[in-house]
Amino acid sequence: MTNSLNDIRHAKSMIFIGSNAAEAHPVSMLHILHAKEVNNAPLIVVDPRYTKLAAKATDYVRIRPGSDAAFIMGLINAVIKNNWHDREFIRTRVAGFEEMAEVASHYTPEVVEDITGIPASEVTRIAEVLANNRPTSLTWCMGGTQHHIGSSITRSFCILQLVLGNMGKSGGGTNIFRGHDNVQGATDMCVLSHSLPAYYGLKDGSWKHWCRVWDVDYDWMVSRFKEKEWMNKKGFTIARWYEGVIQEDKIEQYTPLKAVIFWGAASNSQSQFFKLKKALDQLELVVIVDPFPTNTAAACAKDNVYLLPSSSQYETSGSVTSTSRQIQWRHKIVEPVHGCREDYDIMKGLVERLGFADTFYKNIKQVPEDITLELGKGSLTIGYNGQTPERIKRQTENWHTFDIDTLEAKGGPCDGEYFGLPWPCWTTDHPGTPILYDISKPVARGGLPFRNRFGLEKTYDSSGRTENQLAAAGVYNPGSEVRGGYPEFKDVVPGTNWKTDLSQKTLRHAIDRGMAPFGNARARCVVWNFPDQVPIHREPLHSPRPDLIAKYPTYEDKPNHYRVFTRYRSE
Ligand SMILES: Nc1nc2c(c(=O)[nH]1)N[C@H]1C(S)=C(S)[C@@H](COP(=O)(O)OP(=O)(O)OC[C@H]3O[C@@H](n4cnc5c(=O)[nH]c(N)nc54)[C@H](O)[C@@H]3O)O[C@H]1N2
Ligand SMILES: Nc1nc2c(c(=O)[nH]1)N[C@H]1C(S)=C(S)[C@@H](COP(=O)(O)OP(=O)(O)OC[C@H]3O[C@@H](n4cnc5c(=O)[nH]c(N)nc54)[C@H](O)[C@@H]3O)O[C@H]1N2
Ligand SMILES: [Mo]
Repeated sequence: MTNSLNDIRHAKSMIFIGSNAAEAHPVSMLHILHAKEVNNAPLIVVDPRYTKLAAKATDYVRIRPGSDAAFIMGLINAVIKNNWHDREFIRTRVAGFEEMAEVASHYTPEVVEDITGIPASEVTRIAEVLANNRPTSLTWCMGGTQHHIGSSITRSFCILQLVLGNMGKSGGGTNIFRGHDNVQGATDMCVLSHSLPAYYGLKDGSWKHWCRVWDVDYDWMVSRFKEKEWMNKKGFTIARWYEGVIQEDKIEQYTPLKAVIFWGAASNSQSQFFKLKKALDQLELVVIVDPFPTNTAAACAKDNVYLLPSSSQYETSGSVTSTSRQIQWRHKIVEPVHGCREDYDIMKGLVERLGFADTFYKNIKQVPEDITLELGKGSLTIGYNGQTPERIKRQTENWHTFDIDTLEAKGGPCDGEYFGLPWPCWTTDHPGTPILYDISKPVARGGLPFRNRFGLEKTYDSSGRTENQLAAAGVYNPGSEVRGGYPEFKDVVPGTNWKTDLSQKTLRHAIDRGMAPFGNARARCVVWNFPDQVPIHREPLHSPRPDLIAKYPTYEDKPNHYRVFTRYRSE
């Protein structure tokens, strides 16, 4: 989320796409209904089903599943055609607008009606509601993401907000309500097969960074892999890990998987259960760490299956991250019951038996405080370093000093801090960043421009046009030494940049000059390293509209996609 649940209170309109917040995120309703009732903010709900949230909507838009990219590109087109776009915001802070607008022009209201089932007049009317009620808070959830073109769909949401000039503003933003408790924290720690913690990726430089943080020898780390190349390769996804065992599809793996640990993962949430069951039957060892005997446990009718009863969240403590990038301390309420053990404890037993406890616990003496400190020390990319256990605990003890509208503490021991020290919280004296990309505040007070990540200049293939990727002159946070765009900070400490300088001198140097460590750039509408550089509609794989499959074909099949052959066109 660029903003926070609380900040939705300031929205002048809201659009929810593939989100049923009334059932899945009930706490957010407090703020959503506040905006609706107090600001008179229209509440637009886009969903194939008439949900509990739709029941509260001022405008319910029924959409055909899987056609959101067409609808949103249609909204973008309607906004531009009617001159409702924020020209100044686009001129100064957005890249690739012209190239994107060209693609969007295909999605006329009539084309959108054909693809989505939404009447053409509704497309223009919804665009007008958004144009007349700024800023709009835009929220998407699983209805927007769980599609084969999910990344195009979610990018179209972001582009809509850029075109309307709703980014970096209170009451605006792209607000993706996260899933289970601490899903944001789990994502930030990259419990994923394609990245080291804090989105560093799997390149050699990333491994070297984390080896420095963990204080382990890089060559030793390399020696843990069969060959070095496997360190840099993505693993399986949780959706298709079983292929690594049953090997029915062409997979990229030097040996079948022999053992699997399910740690707080319940396989009733997986599809293709018959394949999963087949894989479980073939595995030599299955370990399940869970407070309950799960579906997976029930499916394992075999030897060498270990159920390790873990404690629940009430029987352990530590830092957790909410959907609004806020970190809180959770205190243990009771000791684990019925012979359960804390996850930390189970991990310790495992690490000791594997024989590398000395290395693993080099920086960790006090659990869980030292774990929070160690992960913060390395997670510079997202500014997880200012949230020390001491600061987080102090905030949790002083809830009552924070303002519900701004999240800022007024007086008391946390005076001036934002609740949860929302990341990035660059240093131990930074208050946290309640709204991303907000240039109305100094960086030291939680302001930020857009990040510079994709070079300084770009020539577009389609138009041959060359464009500066940095923000225009005049776009800067109050107190910035440079009064316009600037690149990311590096070589303040020679050979390092803001993401890898563990001394944090680079971060402090940038902030002292009133500037963002990651630079001041434009948000891009064209992503040249993606298969679809500008979002377009592609018909869902299982479609009831064969005529549209021909018009909006899917991708070619993809060999070795997260180690497995992935069918698109052939499916
Ligand atoms: N009570 C409860 N709350 C939960 C959870 C839970 O299990 N139970 N799980 C948590 C987790 S992990 C998550 S991820 C969140 C999920 O929260 P949500 O994503 O809000 O919930 P879902 O019901 O998965 O999906 C939202 C809506 O997407 C719609 N939808 C389906 N296909 C499309 C489409 O193509 N386009 C559009 N626009 N909409 C579509 C569905 O009809 C549905 O109403 O909930 C969290 N909260
Ligand atoms: N058909 C269908 N499939 C889906 C979805 C859908 O909407 N429809 N939604 C998808 C989404 S968005 C998600 S997030 C996934 C969710 O998939 P999972 O995360 O696998 O779902 P949960 O059932 O919440 O499983 C979590 C497990 O963690 C255990 N647990 C709880 N607390 C602790 C703890 O402190 N320690 C340990 N070790 N274990 C604990 C619980 O007992 C439970 O068994 O499902 C996905 N699959
Ligand atoms: Mo989820």
